[in-house]
Amino acid sequence: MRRVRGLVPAIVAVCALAVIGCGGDSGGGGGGGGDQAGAPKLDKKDKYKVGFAQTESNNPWRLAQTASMKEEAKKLGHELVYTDAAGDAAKQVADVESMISQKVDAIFLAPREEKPLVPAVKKAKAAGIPVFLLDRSVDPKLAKPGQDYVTFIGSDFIEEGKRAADWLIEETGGKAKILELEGTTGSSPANDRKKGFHDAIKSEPGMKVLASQDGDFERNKGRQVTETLLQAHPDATAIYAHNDEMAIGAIAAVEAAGKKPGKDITIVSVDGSRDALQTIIDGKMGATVECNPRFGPKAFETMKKYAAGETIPPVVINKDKFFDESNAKEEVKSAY
Ligand code: GYE
Repeated sequence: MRRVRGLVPAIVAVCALAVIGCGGDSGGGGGGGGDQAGAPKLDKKDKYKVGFAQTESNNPWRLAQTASMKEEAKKLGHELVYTDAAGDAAKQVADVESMISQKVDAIFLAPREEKPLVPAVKKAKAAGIPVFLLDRSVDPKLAKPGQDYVTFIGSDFIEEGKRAADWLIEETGGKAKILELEGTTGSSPANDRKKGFHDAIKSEPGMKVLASQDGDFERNKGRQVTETLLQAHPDATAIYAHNDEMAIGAIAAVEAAGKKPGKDITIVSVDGSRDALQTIIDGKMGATVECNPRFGPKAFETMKKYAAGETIPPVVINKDKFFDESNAKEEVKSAY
């Protein structure tokens, strides 16, 4: 008995590490099932009716992602039910509900925020429809890969934050007074890009974050927030933006404040958009960590593997490049 008792936590721990492997087949294609059942299965077919619930379309990254999904669906002959939540988590929940009532075979979901989209994921599960999370995740405490949804496909945001920090430490010799422009509050990239960055500068006493504020991953908000932050902290020497759009907005605010971006203020960001690479070429932005938006091929390939009964890991991570003055000129040609 003692041995058995010791064994149970060990098995639970192994399951936590390899959620899919322990999920079991009990979920079945018909759905229903309690919390412990695996994610709904997907029948093997040539053509599917697939939902893609986009979060918003207000920046080049989102447009590139949508284009990639539509292109790949068309290429493979799948029917794509596309919705755009226009930056509203409640609308995105309704969008997923509508996909469920349209009886799509599977749903690709880019959850705007970590918590509000959890019920949508669970409703799809209850309806027997497998969900693949694209580019953003849901709260890991409330929903699990291999159980509530199949997997998360996207970048390692903690690593992105760390790479931005490492570059800034190197560039400034470990001395910077930083303004942080955060992505949408409650979204997984904002949470994790913050964590990765802060963890990396913890051991650097000269790296100080003066203020952090939400700029909603948006260019104009990035500009407004930077304007306010620069007034409160005129001694700032660096900006870390959670995405390129906010960094580009920040550049405008820095210039409006009579400072030189790239000289008075060192700027580092995430995404790798064409506009951002151009600002690197112009000497206004220092570097940006790539976050690849071209999800189409990997998303549909993962869905196909899942239908074929292959084991899908709980996270499918995109490999990202890094852009700075050494490669921006070359890379801008293929940027979105
Ligand atoms: O960095 C940003 C977009 O969720 C990874 O969202 C994505 C982020 C991306 O709006 O530009």
